[in-house]
Amino acid sequence: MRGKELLLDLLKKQAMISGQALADTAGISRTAVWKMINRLRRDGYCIDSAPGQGYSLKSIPDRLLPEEIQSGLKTRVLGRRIIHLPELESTQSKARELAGKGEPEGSLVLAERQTQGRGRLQRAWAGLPGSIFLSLILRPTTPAHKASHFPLLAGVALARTVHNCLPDLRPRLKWPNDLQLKGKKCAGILTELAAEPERIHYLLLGIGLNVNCPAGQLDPELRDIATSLQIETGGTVSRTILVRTLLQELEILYQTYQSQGFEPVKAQWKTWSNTLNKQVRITRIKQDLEGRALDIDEQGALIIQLANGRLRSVSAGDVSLREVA
Ligand code: BT5
Repeated sequence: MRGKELLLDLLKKQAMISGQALADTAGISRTAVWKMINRLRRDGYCIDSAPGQGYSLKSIPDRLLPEEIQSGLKTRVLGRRIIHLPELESTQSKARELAGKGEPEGSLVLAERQTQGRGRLQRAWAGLPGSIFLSLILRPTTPAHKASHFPLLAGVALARTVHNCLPDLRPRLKWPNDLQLKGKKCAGILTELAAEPERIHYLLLGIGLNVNCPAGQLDPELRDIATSLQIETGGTVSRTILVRTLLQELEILYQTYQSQGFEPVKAQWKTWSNTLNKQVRITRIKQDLEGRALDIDEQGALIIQLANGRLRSVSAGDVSLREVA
């Protein structure tokens, strides 16, 4: 542990701790302790000091600080490096720039605000206040045509994260890349990659999750289709815990995927899905399709049965999906 993390750790464990005890345990001078305390205060930590007694941590800032996410993070690779910025146009663009320069697998780009977030097919992702905007750099050893597995893998990890952190909510996955609560979208997933047919150079897993956005702050065009964790729970949710849990869930699934392939991921996806066994309309660039969603194939494509009984599998790339009554 580095000095700053060690100090924070000590402050969190004791209601009050003296400057001397901090210095002794961290193996640094009293002056260095004092400087670090001031740096933590500038980062937004509220630390009281009582003359002759020591320091007491009162509150941690509501920001996605790397040291907070990494404190107690049980992953080996994912989130071991975190690039956290106050504002970005898109975490995907920043992650692409870093990945192109050799940023290792597992590095995470996080922004407090995102001004030009992207969805699929040139659509926009609204940067709602109090949300999570992140892009994870992965370097899977699978061929490029298997990249279509990743939105589903990320969806399962997201659903598990929301369920673990907020057991009263019932998150559901709408194929291919939406997380919904009571039929409204609270998170979206965007995967982009740099690849040759046989090899993925890097895959960027972009996730936007609406967390502490009150109903009144939803963009008017999103009011009927979007929601946030706060709207559904009525309370504030720790974004730090959500990101930490998400990294853990993602790593477990990613390891399963690497050792056992897509089948176990697909099986889990089906348990969270609200798409299967429903009548759906698929809007495609060429021609719309309507039918009953039956299953997911080994590529992650949706298998639908058309009115004439024939089966079609539709890949995520060029569609959006609507449930029909
Ligand atoms: C997605 O696209 O759902 C993928 C969104 C990925 C966003 C993340 S944020 C971090 C990273 N950096 C980026 O630049 N992007 C990623 P798609 O399936 O195309 O859905 C887009 C549609 O969702 C829009 O056309 C709106 O209808 C709706 N939408 C936009 N913003 C939303 C929001 N904040 N919450 C819920 N729905 C939203």
